[in-house]
Amino acid sequence: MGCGVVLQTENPNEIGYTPKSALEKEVVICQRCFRVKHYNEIQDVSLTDDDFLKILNGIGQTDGLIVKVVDIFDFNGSWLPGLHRFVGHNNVLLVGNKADLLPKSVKHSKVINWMKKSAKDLGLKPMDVFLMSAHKGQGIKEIAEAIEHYRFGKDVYVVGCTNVGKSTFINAIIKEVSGEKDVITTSQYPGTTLDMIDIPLDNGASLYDTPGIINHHQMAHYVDKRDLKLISPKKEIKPKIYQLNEEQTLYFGGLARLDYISGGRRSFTCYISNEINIHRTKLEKADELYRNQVGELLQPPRKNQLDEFPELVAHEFAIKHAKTDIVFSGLGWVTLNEPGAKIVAHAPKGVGVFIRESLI
Ligand SMILES: Nc1nc2c(ncn2[C@@H]2O[C@H](COP(=O)(O)OP(=O)(O)OP(=O)(O)O)[C@@H](O)[C@H]2O)c(=O)[nH]1
Ligand SMILES: [Mg+2]
Repeated sequence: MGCGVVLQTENPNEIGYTPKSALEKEVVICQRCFRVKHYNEIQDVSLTDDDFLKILNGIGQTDGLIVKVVDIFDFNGSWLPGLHRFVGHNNVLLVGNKADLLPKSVKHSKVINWMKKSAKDLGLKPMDVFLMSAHKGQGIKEIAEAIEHYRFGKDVYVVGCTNVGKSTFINAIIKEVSGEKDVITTSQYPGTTLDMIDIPLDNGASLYDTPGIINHHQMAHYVDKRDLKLISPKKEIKPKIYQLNEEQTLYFGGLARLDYISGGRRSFTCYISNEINIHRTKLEKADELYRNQVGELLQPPRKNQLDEFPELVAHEFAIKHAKTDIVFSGLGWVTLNEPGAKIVAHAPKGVGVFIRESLI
């Protein structure tokens, strides 16, 4: 099953290629899936955003249940704008994945309530909302039961942005039902699944894995492939708290920067991958530090990548509400508990930066 494309043995440069000799094996996957699986290396493909959108557009005309998966660590960045175009009149279940990244002290019921409210604000009315860790197999059973309950015998489509964990989720369901492991290819690289993957359900209907939609606002598209593992946390995030005075700056590697302009001494709680170094400096020295140290002290980005790395763009915010998150799409967020601060958040041109009511 791998990535969903039809296998072929003719053209090594096209998707689905597998050498003839591999056809004799018990489980046949394409060369690209083989390399991801065994060497954790991704081969680029020629498919574009439009190709993926075309695959998904068919769903709007069908009659089934939509399971929309979002990455709870990058809720807004992985939201999948324009979902209504694929959904049509179908019912939706909303599932937040990667719950294992949240600090253990966080109550799941609170996060689910936050998700319900955010979904409503974004114009979606799901039948129900869940939190899971597909990776750890947590929450899978409950969601599988809800799917069974809400699908009324129809097909099920698992949709979402690239990298939210759709395929990992379906693998977890397959493992729960049949004991088989890692049937579908998953990887840390966005764009792993290339076509619909049909998992037969018992009554002739199917559960479909779908290719993720690419959201260009996500940080993942701007860092070197080798640094993806740094920005996407693997373990529970340990929040880092900084007491800042006015006119101090935090750098998150060289990927983002937060200037604290005014609002008195206060604390900033950073929910960022543990692998990213946070560097504190004075605001007046911040520009010069970046010029001299980006790619060195401040990395990622890598030094040899600086030519193509977008410049940092400033976004100004006046924090009016208690418990506000400043979010860098795909990198994490910084929480402010008290209102009344002026902030400038810098991120690579193209990466989304916004504020929201605190998740935690
Ligand atoms: N921490 C954590 N990581 C997860 C979880 N589920 C998936 N991942 C990781 O997220 C990355 C993407 O997983 P995939 O299952 O390939 O994501 P996808 O949505 O199918 O991606 P595309 O096929 O590209 O659309 C992989 O590195 C997974 O290991 C989870 O529950 N927790
Ligand atoms: Mg996938």
